[in-house]
Amino acid sequence: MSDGSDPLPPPMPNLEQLGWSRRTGPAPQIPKGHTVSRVVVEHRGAYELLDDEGPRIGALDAAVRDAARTPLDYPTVGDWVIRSLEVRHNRRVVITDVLERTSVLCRRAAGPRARPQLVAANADILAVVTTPAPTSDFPSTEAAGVGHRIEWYLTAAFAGGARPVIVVNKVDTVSGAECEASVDALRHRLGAAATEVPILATSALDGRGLDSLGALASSGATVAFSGPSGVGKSSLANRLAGAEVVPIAPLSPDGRGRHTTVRRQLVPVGGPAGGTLVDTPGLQDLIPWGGDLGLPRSVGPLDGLAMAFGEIAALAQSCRFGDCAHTVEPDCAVTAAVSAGELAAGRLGTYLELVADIDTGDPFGSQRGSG
Ligand SMILES: Nc1nc2c(ncn2[C@@H]2O[C@H](COP(=O)(O)OP(=O)(O)OP(=O)(O)O)[C@@H](O)[C@H]2O)c(=O)[nH]1
Ligand SMILES: [Mg+2]
Ligand SMILES: [Zn+2]
Repeated sequence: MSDGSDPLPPPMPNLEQLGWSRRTGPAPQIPKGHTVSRVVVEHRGAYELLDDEGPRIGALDAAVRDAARTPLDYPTVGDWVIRSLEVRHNRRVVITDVLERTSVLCRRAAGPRARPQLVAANADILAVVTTPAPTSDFPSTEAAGVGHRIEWYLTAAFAGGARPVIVVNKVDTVSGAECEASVDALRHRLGAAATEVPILATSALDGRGLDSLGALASSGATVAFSGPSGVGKSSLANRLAGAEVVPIAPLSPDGRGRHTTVRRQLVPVGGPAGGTLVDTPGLQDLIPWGGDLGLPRSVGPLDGLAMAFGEIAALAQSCRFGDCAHTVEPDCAVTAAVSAGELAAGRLGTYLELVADIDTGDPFGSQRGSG
């Protein structure tokens, strides 16, 4: 396919450009003959790694594997790990440690059994990608709304210590007025969270808004993209990386793809400032994991909820019962605010739906350390 005029592939990023200096927490002990590396892709039983030495394939040390109790104990995309410099069996280096995470995006895996599924580790920002028009795969109950599950993503981001932003992509498909209406509708429905969550309007097609989105990934920051299939997550990642790093859906008549991305992947954006993106497969929904996330700071799903629904958390302070469910209880300040027209009934409805979705009974709680 190449006709010789293709731009050169971007040079391999170094550890700084991969975000190493942004990492907080205790400085790791790096044993002799080992180095720090970042997980780029997770395969069954193997990991694509990137560091100052270039790309490597790593396998998990048997001792780390044996000590793993939950899916959260395994390396995932975005993780910092310690690996052997030396190639051991099967032309693979050996991952001997997974460093403490600064953030973790974790959902409840689909299926009857409650299990956590990691989306990305050490993302500074979760970009929730959506489109201005309601689509069948991100259904909306509001005419100009964007998707009734955005609050789920915001809660998961806050709970895991990542800052959420909303990216309304494909704005080239609507008029300026429609785009503004979509953004306004979003702001309105997000209540108090609207002041905490920036909303960017972008087009991976004509490049609108890409500077602002790219700026989020500067200085070695990591921006993870999530959202439904076909909204343009991979297209945005490729545009920002300046190369076709991840496959995107071929243009279909309705301009939407279907589950083109099948794996999560860290994508370095290149340039002196560095920065990385995490492209992920489209999700039907993202139910925040209700159990322990293993983070050093004690944020969790309930803190995430309180941050995504700040005005409800504030009102709840005045409920008569400390464990008020804000449904039928007497002297509930939250339902009183709805009656008084100070809190949108839909906002409370969304909150209650999300609370019901988050199962805080952690099946692994007793197996994880207290830290
Ligand atoms: N008009 C327009 N089309 C876009 C834009 N961004 C992406 N597309 C198109 O939308 C389709 C889906 O894009 P992808 O980047 O594959 O979407 P995705 O979110 O990665 O989808 P999954 O990998 O299935 O989760 C492709 O045909 C893109 O060309 C945009 O800003 N404007
Ligand atoms: Mg994709
Ligand atoms: Zn109440």
